Amino acid sequence: MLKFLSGAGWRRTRLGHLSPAPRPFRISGAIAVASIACLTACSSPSDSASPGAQTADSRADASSAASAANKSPAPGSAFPGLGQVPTLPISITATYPFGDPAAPPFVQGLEFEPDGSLLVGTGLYGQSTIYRLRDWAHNQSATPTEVNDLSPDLFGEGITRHGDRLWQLTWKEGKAIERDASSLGAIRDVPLETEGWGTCSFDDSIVTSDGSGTLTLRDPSSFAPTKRIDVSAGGQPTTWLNELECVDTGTGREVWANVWQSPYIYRIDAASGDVTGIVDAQPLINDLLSRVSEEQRQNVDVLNGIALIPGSDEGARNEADGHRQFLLTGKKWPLAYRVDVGDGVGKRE
Ligand SMILES: [Ca+2]
Repeated sequence: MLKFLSGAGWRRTRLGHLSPAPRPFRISGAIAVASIACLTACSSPSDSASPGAQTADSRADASSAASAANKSPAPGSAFPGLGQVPTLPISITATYPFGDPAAPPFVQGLEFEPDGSLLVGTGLYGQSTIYRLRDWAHNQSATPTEVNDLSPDLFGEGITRHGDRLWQLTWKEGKAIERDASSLGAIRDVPLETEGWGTCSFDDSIVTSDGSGTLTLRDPSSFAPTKRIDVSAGGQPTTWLNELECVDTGTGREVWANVWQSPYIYRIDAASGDVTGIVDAQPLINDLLSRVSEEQRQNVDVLNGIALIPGSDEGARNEADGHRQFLLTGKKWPLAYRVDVGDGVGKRE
């Protein structure tokens, strides 16, 4: 593995598209393991038809992600769009403790409600849950309410509120759970024909990801698929789209997608499926690793969790700069970050 990491070509390819800050694989710990796994296991675009199957056993934690490192490397093809799609400038505007520092949440879904309450969905078998952090936007010491644990045989994934309902995906269990948005209590299970990864809502539709580079639009009442959107970046198919955030700018619709096993978030034009900008959240990972204890460092997993700060899309409607403010975190991260993301001008490099 060390020999591989010393390969100048691969490192140059990666760093050539990234900030000059230290890469996570220089640091011991789970993030390093996960990143290494990605460097050696990320599928080529041609593999994107069945990434869920490729990664099914490597999502649960970073240690199993390490097992994916045995797969053949596909240098240069793991993250399409790097080098062709504009980088969106990102700055950290606030840092918050997030969850129990001794056992941070394995975040799979993150979404604000209009009043500033934060909805959190977590994963892992026997540990998956959903809860609300009431008025978290103004009170970061809020404790979980409306806690609803999943059955131990379910691995919770993305969550999204739509009106008076909330949808929570399960990973491989073939079902989505419809919940009452007030109590977060389960109402019914609905069949899900794909793996469940991330989800977000527009006024008239729900978007889900399944680990591939294809997003699915769904009827918000029945959860039935109505349209599929193939996402491409720089003309190449994408894959491993994970936690999502829908942003309706008033003039267009964007889906922001964490890219699993990477520090990247894609901004996707929901109409065309084109990736129009890439966020490199590596500065957050560097900051996180500089702040956490060695024990915490061993547990932290990949970036996963994006929630638009309530009201911040209003700026996008009215201002030419198109800035967004998001809350970002990751799996078992003891911190969450408020970030400002610019609209992006120019190309990478
Ligand atoms: Ca989200």
